Parts: sequence; C-alpha cells; structure tokens
Amino acid sequence: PQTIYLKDYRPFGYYLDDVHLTFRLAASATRVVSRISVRPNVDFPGEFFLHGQDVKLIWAKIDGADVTPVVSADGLTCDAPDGPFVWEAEVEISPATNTALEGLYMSNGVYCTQCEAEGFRKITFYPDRPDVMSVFCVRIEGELPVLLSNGNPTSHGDGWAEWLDPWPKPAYLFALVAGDLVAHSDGFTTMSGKDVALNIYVRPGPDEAKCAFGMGALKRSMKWDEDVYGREYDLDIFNIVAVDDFNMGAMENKGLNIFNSSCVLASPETSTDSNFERIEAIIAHEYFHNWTGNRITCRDWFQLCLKEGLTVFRDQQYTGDQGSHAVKRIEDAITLRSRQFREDNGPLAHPVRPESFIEINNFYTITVYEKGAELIGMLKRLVGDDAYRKALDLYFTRHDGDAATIEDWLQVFEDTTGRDLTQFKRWYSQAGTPRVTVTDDFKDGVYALHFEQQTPPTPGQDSKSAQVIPIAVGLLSQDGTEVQPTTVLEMTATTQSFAFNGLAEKPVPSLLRDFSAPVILQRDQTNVERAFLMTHDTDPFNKWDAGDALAKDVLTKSITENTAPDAAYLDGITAILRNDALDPAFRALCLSLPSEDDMAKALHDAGTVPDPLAIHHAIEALKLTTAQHVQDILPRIQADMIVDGPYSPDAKNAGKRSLANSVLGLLSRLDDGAAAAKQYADADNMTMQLAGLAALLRISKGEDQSAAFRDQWRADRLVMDKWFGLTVSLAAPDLAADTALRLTQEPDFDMKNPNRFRAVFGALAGHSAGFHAPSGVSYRLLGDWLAKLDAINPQTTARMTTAFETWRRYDVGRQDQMRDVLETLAKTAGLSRDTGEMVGRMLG
Ligand code: BAL
Ligand code: ZN
Repeated sequence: PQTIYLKDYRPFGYYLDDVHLTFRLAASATRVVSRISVRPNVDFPGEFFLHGQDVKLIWAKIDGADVTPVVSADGLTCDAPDGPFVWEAEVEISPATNTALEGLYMSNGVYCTQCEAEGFRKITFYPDRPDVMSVFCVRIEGELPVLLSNGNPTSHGDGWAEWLDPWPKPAYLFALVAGDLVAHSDGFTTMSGKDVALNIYVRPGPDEAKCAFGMGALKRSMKWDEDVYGREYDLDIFNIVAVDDFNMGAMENKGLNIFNSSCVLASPETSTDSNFERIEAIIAHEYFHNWTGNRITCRDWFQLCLKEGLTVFRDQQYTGDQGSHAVKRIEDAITLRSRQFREDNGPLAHPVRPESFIEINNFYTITVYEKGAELIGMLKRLVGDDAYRKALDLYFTRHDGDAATIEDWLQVFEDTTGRDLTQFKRWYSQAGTPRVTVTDDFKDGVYALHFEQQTPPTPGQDSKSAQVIPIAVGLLSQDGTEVQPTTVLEMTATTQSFAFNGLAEKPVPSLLRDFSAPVILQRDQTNVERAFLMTHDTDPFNKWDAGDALAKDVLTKSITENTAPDAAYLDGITAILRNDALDPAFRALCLSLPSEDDMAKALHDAGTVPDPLAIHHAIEALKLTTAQHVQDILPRIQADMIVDGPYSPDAKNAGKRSLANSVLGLLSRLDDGAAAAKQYADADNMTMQLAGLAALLRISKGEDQSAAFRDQWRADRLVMDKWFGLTVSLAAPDLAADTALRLTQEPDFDMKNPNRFRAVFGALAGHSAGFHAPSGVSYRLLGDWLAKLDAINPQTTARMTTAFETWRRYDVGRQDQMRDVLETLAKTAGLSRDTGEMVGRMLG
C-alpha cells in the first residue's frame, strides 16, 4: 500500500464551481448522477483524476459528449479540455451490502452516509480531498417519507426532494439520509434574529421519547457559541439524525449531523449521568464544527488536528461552563494520561500533525483529538484569554471559506500577539510525551525550581528538541497557606531554573497546576508531601493529583513489596470524604483509584514488568482496606447524597449520584452487596440501576439482577450494549474470555453493529487482568474476531487492534503470545489496508 506524505501536498488541478447530484435510491442498485462545472486551476495544472472506489461507472460525458475514462481501483482519469467544462457521470452503488459503513449504506432500513475522511469516493467519482470545495445541489428520489441532505430544502414532491447548500464545502461534509423517520422539532433564534428550524430524526417508536435532552443540548450549544466565540449559525435549518450502525460517535456534515444513536438518544430510565454528559459534549462538538471544521476546513488530512483539536478544546470549555471546570479538567487529564500517554509512548506514537499515513482513518486518534486540544489550551495559557479571543476572531475573519493549515492557525496568533511561535510549533511535529524532571533548593529567602525536559524517541523520531512548556506553579507555606498564587513559568530550554524571592521558609511547590501541559512530571516526592497537597492545595487538579500519586505509590509498594497501605493515603482520603465543602463530583474522583492499565504503565515506567493479575488483586485489596477505614462515615455520606425530586442530569445532581455510587462501591465490599441489591431494586433511573448492578457484579454477585436487567431491557439496544459491556468487564479475570465468547453466541449479538462489537470486545480489551490472562486465551479470541470483522468493517477493526499496542510492556510469555496474534492477523488473506497499517506499526 502507498504511503502519503505531507511534504508531497499539491493543490488539485481544477476548481469545481458547482456540483449537482441526483440520487435514485434502491437498496442494492442506487444510481448517482453527477453534473459538475469544472474550471482548470491555471496555477497548478494537473491531470483530471477523480477518486472512486466500489462504484460502477455507467456512462460519462464532458460538455454533453460521451467520454471513455481510464478507470482503476482508485478512480478514473479522463482527457479534459483546457478551458472550463461540464463533467457528467452516472454510477451504480449498493448501499445494502455496504457493511464498512463508509459512503452510502443502510442502517435498519435507513439510507445514510459517512464520508469523512474518504467515503465520498464510494458514492461517485469525485476529487475526494478536503481542499476541493464547492456548492452542492442535491436531488433525492425514493419512495420514503424523509429525504434529507445538506443545506436548505429548496423543493420537494411525492417521492423526491431537493436541497441546496450555499456554503462551499469539501465532499467529506456531504450527507444524505432517507427513510421512515420522525422528527423531534424545535427552533432557535440566532443573535441577529434569524429563525432556525431544528430537528432530531429517529425511527418511529421508543426513540422518539429520547430526543428532548439532545435538542436542549443543541440549543445550549448554539447560544454558547454565540456568547463565547461570537459564532452564529448560517442556514435556515439544522438537522440531526440518529442511526444505529456508525463507526464513529457522530459526524458534523453541514446542516445534517449524523449521530451514532448512543451519542444523541437519552432518557433518565435508559441513560446514565455519564451518557448525558457525553451526549451533551458530542452534540456541542459537532455543532461547533460548523465554524471550526466546516466554514474553515482543513487543506489536507495531515491538518486534521486543526479542526479536531480546536473543536475538542471548545467542547471541553463548553462542558466546563455547564458544570465544574475543575471536575472537567481532572476528567480530561485522566483520559489524556491514561490513553494518550499510552499511545504516545508506544509503537503507535505520532505527532499531533502526522507527516505520513497509509490510511487516514487510522489517525482519528486520541493524539490528534485530545493532545491536539491540549496544544490549544497551552497556547491560550501562554498568550492569555484576551489575546486568544482576538486571535480566534482574526482566524474566523481571515480564513472563512478556506481550507487552512496549522501554519495559518499559528500565524493569526503571531499576528495578534507579536509572539514568535516557531518553537511552539514543535508540539505539532514532535511525537512523544516530554518528561520534565524537577529539583529545588532554598537559600537566603530564595526558592529555586530547576527543570530539565527530555522526550524519549518515538517511531521515526530518534531525537527531539526542547519544547515550550507552560508550567503553572503555586507555592504553599509549611502551614498550608498559599504564599505564591498561580503563575505560569515558560520553559523553553532543555534545562531552566526559576527563582522566587523573599520567602520566609522553604515552601511546598504545587507544580503543573491545572495540568498546564501534557507532560510527565518527574520529581522525588514523599507521601507526606503528597498528603499535604491533598489537604492544602488550592488548585483542584493538583489536590486530586496528589491523591492519585499517593494511591499509585501505595499500589506499587503493595505489588512489589507486599506492603500495607500508607496511613497517609487512608487518612487523606478520609479527610476528603469528610469535607462537605468539597464538590461531591470532586470527592468521587478522589475516591476512584488508578485503572489497572494505568498501574501497568506506572510499573513499566518504573522498570518493573507488570503482572496484570497482581495489579487487579492489589486494587481490590486497597478498595477493601479503604472501605474498612472509612466505614463509619459511609452511611452519612450516602444519606447526604440522596437526590430528591425527579431525575435531572445536571452537574450538581449527577455529582451527588457519582459520590453516592462511589460510596456504594466501598459499602458493597463490607455488607455483602445488601445496599447494592436494595439500590438496584429501588432505582428509578439508569445511573442508580446500573451502579447497583455493577457493585454486585464486582463482588461476584448479582446473577439474578443481571438476568432481570437483560429481560427488562432486551428491546432497548443501547441499554443492552451496557449489559454486554458490563458483563464482560466485571467478569472474574479467569472468566473474561469465556464470558465474551458466550456473549457472542447470544441472539442479540450482531458483529455488524459496531456498538455491539465494541461492547463485548472493547470490554474484553479494557479488562486488563482478563485480557492478559496468562494462557493467552483472550488475545487469541480477540485476534480471531478482529480477523472476522476486518472482512466486514476495516475501520472499526483497525481501531480495535490498539488493544495490543502495549504488548512490549509485558513478560516474554505474554509478549510472544501477543506478537503471534499480531503476526497471524498480518498474514490474514485479504487483510484491509486499515488493519494492515496498524498491525505493521505495532510489530515495528
Ligand atoms: N469529524 C469526525 C467526527 C468528529 O470528530 O466530530
Ligand atoms: Zn470532531
């Protein structure tokens, strides 16, 4: 397969002035007629090549005369006139047999599309690249009640509808939906007084009752983008459609967002608080793309972080504004440190802006998205809030309608602030997580912090240069008072020192406050100091982080030295739990322990080969010890966290339930599951019902409740995904593989549905002790199923191969078994380019 390089970028040789598409829908033989006004790009002449994959050419014409293009597996080339011309073609495609879920496909009888990144070429022959933008006029013909495309509706009749999207867009933002759907409708009046019709389309039936929350989230997002970024919506209508079979979470097609139903449909009875929070964030994310992604798109796919990093940053800001910035920051840091650091420190490490790829679908990664968002956050911290807003205003005015680059993005910051961002740009080109080692000293009232940065080699990048690292620092006196409020130190050299004068005593530093940079801080720190910060730090992130570091130390010593938990940890947790002045959601985060995978990484980084089962037992033992230590205060907290009145997913009530359920997890280890069983029986919402069930399964009980849950929710596929997932993730480690296998034999298991496949096998991969069972049974089971899935859905398969990305962390026996599975996958006949690239990179 061919590798594509950023350095080879060249503009397309033609402009497309307008695009007319006619769809004649038929499940296995849809006809697509295209008529495109084409104009040569005199500055960059090139051949007239149109991408096309799995499309059958029926005929083609230029200026009305038949032509015979040269058709290959990737597209077609045709001799073209020197001046402007009209290209026309008719093709046939088969949505019904399209299981890859890219291009035009069918989900439960509904026609829908997914074109990002390169799915449009499966719909018709077209220059399927993000820098080719055009106005689309679409006619859909089909005997279906709802026929949707991008833009505004222009006319419709019996069995047909026409849509015009006046905003030039690349093909990846094209969408079409057709089927028996019903709309949950509402409206929004924009800041300039324009009325916008809003619809969420679902299949008739129970889903209709699950749209109200998503609609509220959409309206809140539209208002927030006006208030915070001054961005107004630009069409007469905004449609969202929920589909069951979808590779991603959702897609920001212009005016017609298509959502994985799990990311838009919600009701108190069927969705947890986390579901509500995620749905709100994803609706906001897709809506925000209208400006950061659609009005300003990417020149090429190497610039993916331009739209994704910025849009994730915007959705993170939005979620913080809806609830607690501190809690959101901690949640984001947990995700980044566990998943992005794992990627950044393994064989799949790549820069936020990659320089080459074989299959772009493999670069919709946590590095591009979440580390990409961290870069925006660092930039904002370095230039300040006002300058950030000015730079964004300039970005929107200067680049509206452009297919832009990271250079364009950084230039607006340079132009508005006068800063030289040459060094900052390394964050986009250097992969890997910088390690920042810190030492300090105190003499004559001067406290000095000495930093050294170093980034380990990553694939294709042996040596790294120093990066700009904003390190937010505060200082506390020995009695816990803050003597230096947060200040941002700007580290630019490999080694650098910063001094604080006029201090009466050596302070306790609080470093990297608010997780001000995506780096690993390395520092000798005692548990006494960690407990001190846990009690006194005014920065919520560092207060939480001190507890997390303490827990990691306790677990490490328990695994490697069989030591009992340090009293500093147990006392610190007790104090946090008792402190009613702290937000319940924050207290719940403090109670949660590092994941098993995080502990495996921590041990590996410390030079110990991790034993997943030992980690599992150590975490379970610490939970039991913690429960025993705090047992006298648990009933009071449970009582305090009772939420009266009807269910509401707002951050305050969700935070109370979160703490109540953390407490339930501890309590169930002491009362043999009595409180969990009661909660399960009494629950009137999914958050409490699922937490009751999880608490029981975690202590190897709850068989009856699990069966009852399945019977109760059998008709609700989204709740059944939870049941499939929970059943695997809470199976005993030695039963995880058997459990997953058994679930594949359930009548409700459907490997063609990515949500269901991920529920079972994503849970198996995430069950560290079960996945790494010494016999290798889970590795082989997952490998076999990935090979089967690859023939159906390469994109989801390739993404799920990341279960093996940490294979070099483990003992030789496990390494051999995982490498065998990867090698077997690599040799699978007909393996997709997607999966082939991922496996190849992991094998190195
Ligand atoms: N653009 C793909 C889905 C998303 O990031 O919104
Ligand atoms: Zn996005």
